Amino acid sequence: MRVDGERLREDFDALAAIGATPAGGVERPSLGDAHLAARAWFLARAEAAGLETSVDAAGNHSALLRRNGPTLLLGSHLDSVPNGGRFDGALGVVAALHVLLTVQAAGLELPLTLEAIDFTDEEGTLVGLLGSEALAGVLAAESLEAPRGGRAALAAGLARAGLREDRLADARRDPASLAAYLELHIEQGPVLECAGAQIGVVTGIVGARSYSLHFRGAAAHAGTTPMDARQDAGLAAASFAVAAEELVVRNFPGCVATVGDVRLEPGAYNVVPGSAHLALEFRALETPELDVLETALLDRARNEAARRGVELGITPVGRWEPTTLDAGLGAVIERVAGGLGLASMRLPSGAGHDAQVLAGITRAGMIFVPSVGGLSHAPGELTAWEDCVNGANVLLAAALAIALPRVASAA
Ligand code: HGY
Ligand code: MN
Ligand code: MN
Repeated sequence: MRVDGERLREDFDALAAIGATPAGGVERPSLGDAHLAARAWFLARAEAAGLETSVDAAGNHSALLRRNGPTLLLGSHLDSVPNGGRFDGALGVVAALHVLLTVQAAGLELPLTLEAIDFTDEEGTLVGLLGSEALAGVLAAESLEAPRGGRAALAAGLARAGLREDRLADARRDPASLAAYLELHIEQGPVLECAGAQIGVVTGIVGARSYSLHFRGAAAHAGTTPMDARQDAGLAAASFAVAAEELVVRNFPGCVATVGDVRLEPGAYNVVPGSAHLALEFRALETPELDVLETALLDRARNEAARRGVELGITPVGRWEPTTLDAGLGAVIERVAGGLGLASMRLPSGAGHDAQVLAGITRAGMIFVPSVGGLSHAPGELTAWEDCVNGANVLLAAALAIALPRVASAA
């Protein structure tokens, strides 16, 4: 049994047209108009095929092939980063839908429900892993009090989507109702391409922590204020960003730290910036290393602020734990990839995924396909279509392998 590669491509291209950017990517920030349009497309496509659909209290959108037995969740996300690529998340959702369509077309009666799910706000333009954390029953109140995208954006997004913040937790699933979670995703890095592997069997997912740093100095006249008499918040932020890179490269091989945004106020040519808001994110595969990295980075931020005579406010705005994925599912993915004649390799994920949340309540596995040049989170993100179809077929075969032991035991 194989997915229909042509129909998969038609659907993928239809989805990529929603929120498309001139450079060939997509702009579908979570719960924005383009994202809501993509979700509407997903439901309409599923319903046109006779599949059941549902939307839960956290806005997670699902297509279902309902049978007696636990639910095998197959998912990813339709939201994107700003000016993102058209494969990140979307490939996994469309492939999951086509697993259901292929099983439905074959008239295969499986002893479990297949559910293709699009999780809300995976990318964290609002909160981060919002939908999967609500479904897993681990969405913490503090995640909503100081979200990465700010309270106003979160409230506006929830309102646009018709969601209630005080009901998000109602999306919680009983872990006993789940058979497993599988996610197909582009690798978003260069490893598979460099190794010549067609399929990645994901062994683990990095942990990530995000902080909003607010450097508070003193606005002053850019012309009359001597260089040694300034409390320049902009320079404090800039010198911290450079220091953070040096610190990670020198002392934390394999880890990453990113300053993804710096906003200076008042933002004028002739005013020494009195205020600088800086978005800091850092990642590591192990919690102890994340802890040491966090201390080193925040201490360095404090030093840079003190050196320049400015104050520093530090606000945690996101925290996702490093996760090991289910080895048994990894073995299934490896086996079915081999059965399809595909070369696979095991690797960790430097990107975060909903799977790292689902792993807390059920067996979770991830399938990677190669990213051309390792590029992602940019309009030039690309995966060869043959690799996309390979990934969808591995997702289908792995789903059947998870279901079939049940068929054998139910016989
Ligand atoms: O940020 C990430 O790693 C993922 O793409 N959300
Ligand atoms: Mn993604
Ligand atoms: Mn992403």
